Amino acid sequence: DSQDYCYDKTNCDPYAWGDSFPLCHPLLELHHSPINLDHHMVRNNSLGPLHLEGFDEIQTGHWTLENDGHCVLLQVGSGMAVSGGGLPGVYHTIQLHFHWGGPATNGSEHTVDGRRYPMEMHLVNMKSIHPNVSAALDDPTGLAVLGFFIDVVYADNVYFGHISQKLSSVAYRGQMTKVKPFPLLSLLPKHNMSQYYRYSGSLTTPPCSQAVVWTLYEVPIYISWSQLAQFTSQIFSTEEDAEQVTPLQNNFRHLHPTFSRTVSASRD
Ligand code: 1SD
Ligand code: ZN
Repeated sequence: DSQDYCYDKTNCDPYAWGDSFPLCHPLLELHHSPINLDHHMVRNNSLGPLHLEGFDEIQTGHWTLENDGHCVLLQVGSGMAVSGGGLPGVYHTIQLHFHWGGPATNGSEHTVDGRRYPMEMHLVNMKSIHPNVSAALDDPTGLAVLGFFIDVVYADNVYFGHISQKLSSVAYRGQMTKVKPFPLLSLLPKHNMSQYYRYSGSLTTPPCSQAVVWTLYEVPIYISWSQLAQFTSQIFSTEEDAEQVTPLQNNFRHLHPTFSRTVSASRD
């Protein structure tokens, strides 16, 4: 249908999103995401580490892993929030999700000095004064998305396994499965969480609303080749794609110019 979108199909890719979603049109909207980040940029000493509340606890209830046809999302309940680090308010954590490439091609959305990482994880947080995400999308700082690059090594990442082991249960759009809560901190880089990039941008998916304070951490999360392969081979957009063994790959949006925006780096 016309309100759907895709990534790398013939005649259907992010360059065409603007036909159905006006805000995605590059000429109507000058604050798009993702962008390339430059690691030589000037550091801003007022940007200290973010405060991650509830990330070291095991939340009650259960979380839900879901395939929405465009990516895999983990909905994480209501016990966590992020603040500080120059964010204009307290933001409640809603979900995290992933962008990836193919078996031999990288698929992060942001790049650093022109380098694309294998994957990117987005932790989506909504400013607590808003009743729902659609209200937050009308506020230029309504969402705070924390982005983490994912790089590949030989060893499995045990915590990441909580998600990657469940991917076969959410093979195509609309499928969901329960995940037992675990401390989200265990997924994040173990050190240098004070080093990040900051800029104002948009959702990287339709409707491409310019409502996001982006924080991109410099230190990546490490997973194994086989964990990466689970994303590039086990997730399908539709049930039909699953039958034809055409996995969902390259679910990242193309890069955009920064134009007049300031991109900052936190203090070291
Ligand atoms: O792709 C996500 C989309 O699924 C949704 O979570 C939205 C915010 O609610 O954010 C985009 S993204 O900009 O974080 N990629
Ligand atoms: Zn995303």
